[in-house]
Amino acid sequence: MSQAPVNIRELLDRRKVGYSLEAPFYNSQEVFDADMKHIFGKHWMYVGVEPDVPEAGDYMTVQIGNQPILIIRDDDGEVRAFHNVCRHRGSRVCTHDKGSTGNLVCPYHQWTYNLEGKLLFAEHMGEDFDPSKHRLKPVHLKNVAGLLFICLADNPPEDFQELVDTMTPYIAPHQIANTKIAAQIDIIEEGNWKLTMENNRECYHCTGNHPELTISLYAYSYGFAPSAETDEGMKQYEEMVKERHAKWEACGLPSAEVDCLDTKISGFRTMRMPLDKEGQSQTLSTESACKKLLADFGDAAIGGLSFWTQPNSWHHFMADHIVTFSVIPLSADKTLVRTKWLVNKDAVEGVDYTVENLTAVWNATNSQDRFLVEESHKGSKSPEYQPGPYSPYTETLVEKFSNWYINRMKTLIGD
Ligand code: 3BY
Ligand code: FES
Ligand code: FE
Repeated sequence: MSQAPVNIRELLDRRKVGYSLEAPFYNSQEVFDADMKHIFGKHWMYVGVEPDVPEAGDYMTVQIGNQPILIIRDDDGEVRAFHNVCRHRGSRVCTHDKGSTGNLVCPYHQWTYNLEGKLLFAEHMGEDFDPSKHRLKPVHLKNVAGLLFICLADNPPEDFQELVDTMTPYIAPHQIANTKIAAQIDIIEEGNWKLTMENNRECYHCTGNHPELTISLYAYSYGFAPSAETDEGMKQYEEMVKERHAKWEACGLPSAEVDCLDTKISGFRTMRMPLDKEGQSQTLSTESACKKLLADFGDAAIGGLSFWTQPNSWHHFMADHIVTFSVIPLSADKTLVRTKWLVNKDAVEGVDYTVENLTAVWNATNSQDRFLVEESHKGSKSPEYQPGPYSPYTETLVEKFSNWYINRMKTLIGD
């Protein structure tokens, strides 16, 4: 933690465009508290997938700063979110990461809520007690073709609907509701969440650090080819993308790039990109990791649809599996990165796929990224750290993240 008091307004105002952020953005408690209040408290966040709660009564819990949240599928099959805080004396109602229940029974005095949050039972409360005034408090939730986003604000950003409308046709063909979670791995990075996000938004570091990931990624698609703009190979790559997009779009798979990472409150980017070699999946062989595809795509070589959101997620959808990442800040210098691998729910482990092969690339990549984030975090604490320039070729999306963050904070924090 930095010792001197931090003037966030001043820091925001003097941020130099095209440069990494000043140290207090990564290290100070004040900025962390402001991030939780304004970024994680007022924007849509990605927290899980429909297969986290496949059946009525299935629930998962997630902690956002000091707010325990409960996500549950009700009897009509709708996924809902609530504050996981009992309306009696505030105990958490669901105490496990995941579970399944008929009603929600608080462990303290057994106040009992139904799956819509209605209080059904509260013993010894007297005649004047009105159960209808003691429902679980709802949290805004949007199900984007199977990806679950929540927003803790009373009035969530309305432009999220544009993300929903744009992304639904891209994601829907991968049929998330028809998948199961084949693996989930949580890692805790000893670093600020913004370093995790910045790291995700560039592949400048990929050649030097990700031998497994770069087997399937085209250097050009992630801008880690040398001088991408002038390179002859870039032109050839762009021609190939044009052809593949035409082919995939003709099969009902939207593929074109959409980028509003720093032009919308609910900033996002998407594009379907060819993969190298067999072109089927982000695996060590680039062939499908799961024999049963997510849907009837005809051909498994449909590349990878990538989807990135501000402030806290990225996702890759292939023909055979989906890998999806949610970033949750734990403290100024600790961040949870939750990765889930989804396959067709009828796929059989050991027959159609192995978890080892399915997770090999991103397991390795995540631990390499954890090292990179932790090293940047350590360096950012030095009094000699100063913001350094982003590459105009390979770090444009990092700038979009930082730009989005700075502008959102400038708008939201009081003077
Ligand atoms: O997952 C992503 O978003 C990509 C792949 C590696 C780094 N990043 C740009
Ligand atoms: Fe939940 Fe008392 S705190 S029943
Ligand atoms: Fe990386």
